[in-house]
Amino acid sequence: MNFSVVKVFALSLFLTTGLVAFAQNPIVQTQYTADPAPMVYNGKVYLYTSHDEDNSTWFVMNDWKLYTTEDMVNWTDHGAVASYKVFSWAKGDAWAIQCIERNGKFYLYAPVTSKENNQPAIGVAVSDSPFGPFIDPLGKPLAQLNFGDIDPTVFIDDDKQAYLYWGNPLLKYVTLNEDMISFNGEINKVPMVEASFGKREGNTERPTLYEEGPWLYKRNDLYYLLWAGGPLPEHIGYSTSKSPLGPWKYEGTIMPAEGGSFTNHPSLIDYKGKTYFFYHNGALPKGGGFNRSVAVDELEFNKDGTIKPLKMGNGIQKSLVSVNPYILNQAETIAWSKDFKASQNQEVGVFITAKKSGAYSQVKSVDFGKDGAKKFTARVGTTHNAPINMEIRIDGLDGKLLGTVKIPRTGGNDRWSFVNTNVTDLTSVHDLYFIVNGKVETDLMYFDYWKFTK
Ligand code: FUB
Repeated sequence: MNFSVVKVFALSLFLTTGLVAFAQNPIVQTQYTADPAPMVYNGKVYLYTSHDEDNSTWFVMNDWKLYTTEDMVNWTDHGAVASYKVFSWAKGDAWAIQCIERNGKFYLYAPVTSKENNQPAIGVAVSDSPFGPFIDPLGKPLAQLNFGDIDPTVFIDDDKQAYLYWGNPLLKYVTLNEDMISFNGEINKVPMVEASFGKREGNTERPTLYEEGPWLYKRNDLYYLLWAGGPLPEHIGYSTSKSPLGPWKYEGTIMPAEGGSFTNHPSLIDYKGKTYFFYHNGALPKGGGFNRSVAVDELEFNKDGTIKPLKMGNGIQKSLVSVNPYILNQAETIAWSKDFKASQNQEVGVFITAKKSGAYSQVKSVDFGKDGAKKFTARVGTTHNAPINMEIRIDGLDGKLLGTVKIPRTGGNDRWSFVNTNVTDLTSVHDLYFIVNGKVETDLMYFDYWKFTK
């Protein structure tokens, strides 16, 4: 069956209005995100995602977003770090990417649709920073233009040899050269055999369970290939090998099909002594197969190296490090939020907008220390004359009220003002809540950053 026919068929089964969101999952509530590609660099997790445009009824994806964390609970939105327009030869479709660091440069492998033949192709864009800007050093695709050339995953082995795998329904790979923008030899096809990827009944085009979304990972000299498996809706399966080039041994299912999206897309990292499994689902309000959201849960291994299967879970509850409230904190650093949307502009970069009265955001594990905070300051704005207030509370939406700030009318999100309020008796570690209220239908206020002073 043709790729697009499959997905349209699946849509009729899996277009949902979204599941009830789990406690800390999905990670991002201010945009629809998909195809998580985490990178651990310099003690931080950099999470690149694709970005489903709001109200999409197909894969409407124009740019790639970046979120970072050091505590696995509060994620900072850095906005769009690149778009398909980075590639002059691309006409659109910013699908699943992966970024990797080598010798201080960042290589972003991206599938986009080529202007030349209207088919997907893989490009590589390079930057001196994980935040971009990324540029296309080749001016043409890295890999052949062909049906199904999507979902690149890149991996650098301990001996510094880099590999790039990709593809749907075929799984292809190359060994990358040290420059990371060219490859050595031919494009290889992984044999699609039952022993490697399990057996799919009654589908000659796709005889195994492998569908798309490969992710390469290594642990204790064993290579793991995670992938999204069919038939649709997708589950996550995996295979292992003693070599990054295979042969691969089918090991079973990591995560069953669930979560209101007919696709799923796996990734796996080790960070601060634990292993984290990223995936996506349709769990946000108005979510579904084309309005997806990335999520993360901890993953564990059995003693023999096999993976303990898991279900879509509540996410990471306990912060690994606390937030310092005495430095400038971006409003778009969020553990959980409701009815806030993220945007970005020239004036302030990324900021969030309260879409409805009652919108709130939560920042977890904020450490006010022993001396205590005396004053709260925030940079905000609104277009409304009607009174709009933001409450600052701790430890719950109904928790202790630290203060309320009135949002001044600035006239737009290109114009900002400071508000502040004095606080008392605020010491030690608390979850912080910002709650916006006002008798206005939409876009109540803009919120750029906040800080406390001692
Ligand atoms: O996001 C578009 C496509 O959906 C990806 O390329 C696949 O892996 C699936 O997640």
